[in-house]
Amino acid sequence: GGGGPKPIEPVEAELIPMLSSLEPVYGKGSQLDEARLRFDRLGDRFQAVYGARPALFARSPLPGRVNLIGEHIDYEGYSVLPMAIRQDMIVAIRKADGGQVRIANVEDKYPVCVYPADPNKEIDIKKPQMGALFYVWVSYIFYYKGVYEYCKSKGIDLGKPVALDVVVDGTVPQGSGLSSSAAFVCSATIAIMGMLEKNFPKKEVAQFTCLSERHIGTQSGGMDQAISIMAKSGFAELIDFNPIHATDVQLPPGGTFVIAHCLAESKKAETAATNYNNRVVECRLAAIVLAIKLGMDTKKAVDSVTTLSDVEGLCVSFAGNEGSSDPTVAVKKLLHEEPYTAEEIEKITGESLTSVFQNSPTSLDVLKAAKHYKLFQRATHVYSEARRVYAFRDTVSSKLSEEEMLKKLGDLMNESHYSCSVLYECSCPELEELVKVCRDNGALGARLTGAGWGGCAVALVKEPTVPQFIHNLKHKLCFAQEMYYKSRIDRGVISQNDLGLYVFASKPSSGAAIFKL
Ligand code: NG1
Ligand code: MG
Repeated sequence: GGGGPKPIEPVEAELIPMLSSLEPVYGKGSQLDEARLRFDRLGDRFQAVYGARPALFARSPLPGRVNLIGEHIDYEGYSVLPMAIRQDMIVAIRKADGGQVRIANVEDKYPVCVYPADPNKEIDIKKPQMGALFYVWVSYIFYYKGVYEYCKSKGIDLGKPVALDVVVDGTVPQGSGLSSSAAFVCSATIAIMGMLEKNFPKKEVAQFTCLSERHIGTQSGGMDQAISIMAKSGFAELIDFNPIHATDVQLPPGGTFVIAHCLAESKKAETAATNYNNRVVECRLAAIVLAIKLGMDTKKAVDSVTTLSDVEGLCVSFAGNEGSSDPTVAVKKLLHEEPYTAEEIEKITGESLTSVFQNSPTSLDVLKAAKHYKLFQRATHVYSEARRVYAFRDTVSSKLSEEEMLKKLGDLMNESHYSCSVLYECSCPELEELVKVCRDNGALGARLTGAGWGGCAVALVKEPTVPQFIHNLKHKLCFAQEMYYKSRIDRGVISQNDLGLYVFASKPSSGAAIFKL
């Protein structure tokens, strides 16, 4: 080839970084000092438990749930806009002898958990210990799906189960609801990859970590895994799916995102027929019904339409959409607000719902539990939220003054929250209260983030007011309301000392990495 500059490789073509120093991830200064202490402590604990040093360390951002905008649309094929935060999970690992996987926590108050390396042996995972949860991920990722199957598809035979020694360190307390499943999945995956000396492009890892999570029973859309793997320090990422692609989004320096946990744990994955999977089913039904109303053959609709993004084009070209590029116009004309019964939908599809979802056991569980289906509301949320993601991205790169820009971003976040709360019904009383407290304390916008039904809120706050904002949230009486956190400390929900883990500001940080130190 001739001269000229080399094309810059897109983020997702890069491999997972294998680093020999902490600096590329933790920068310099106090953050690096803190990280050094944590890694040293993890290594020492490893030595104390297993009598040897770990072969390597793996880290991934925790939680994966700081989505700035674009909620419950990744599984519908739409782009989302998350950022990674500083808090992370680090894992120390080595191949061991014998037939066991041993998992310890950096805190010695947690027992060392021992499991058979052969994942087909029964284990007791009823006790919600970090070790047990981690073992489940490790076994799925390594032995069943994920890395193992992925390697197989590439003609790499990993042989029989290997014994592993693992120590885990997350910076959030257990059971806080902050430890996103994606952090477990991603750190286990890359730890195993590092140990096997296998590396793959980021977008491939993002893809198969998402599949690993689906094998556990959530019809996960892939956002958390993608941002965990592909995040870049200083940027939020616009993540597109099918195929996965990440575009850096520079946020205005005058704004900071504050993350606050509502202290109600997300009920996303409580039973097989979760709220989450219920919404995935409702969206699919909305898409099929829309397709049929827009003239698609019923059989073809059932067989080929899986997401609302599949039928957006049909909605927009529909005469009743009045030339608008906004598909919600068609939704308003074609779907009714009254919840649909199974019988009504079956009349439209000409097929029983159990046959529509025959290939998805998790969806069949949803059908058993569902009373009705809110097709209009779910479709309106998804299409409008998808547009807000682009509006957010466009605002950030617009010529608006920073003041105007921040205001617009805040408005979009508030609109997103309203839609999540009213149309998608994925909020909860605690999140409603917390979002209000954030706004009352001067946030430019605040919304639930992640699946909802508990978990975190994210608020956009003007940079200079962040310390005061956080202080107010933690300690100030907010109008007539009880102090959000104080009342919960008094009731023993959390301890005063841990407050900083539940309310904090974060600038966008970097993604998953393997360290051989
Ligand atoms: P959280 O709450 O971070 O687990 C879940 C899904 C995402 C996305 C959001 C809603 C998993 C692992 N993550 O996020 O893919 O659909 O809900 O926007 O299932
Ligand atoms: Mg999760």
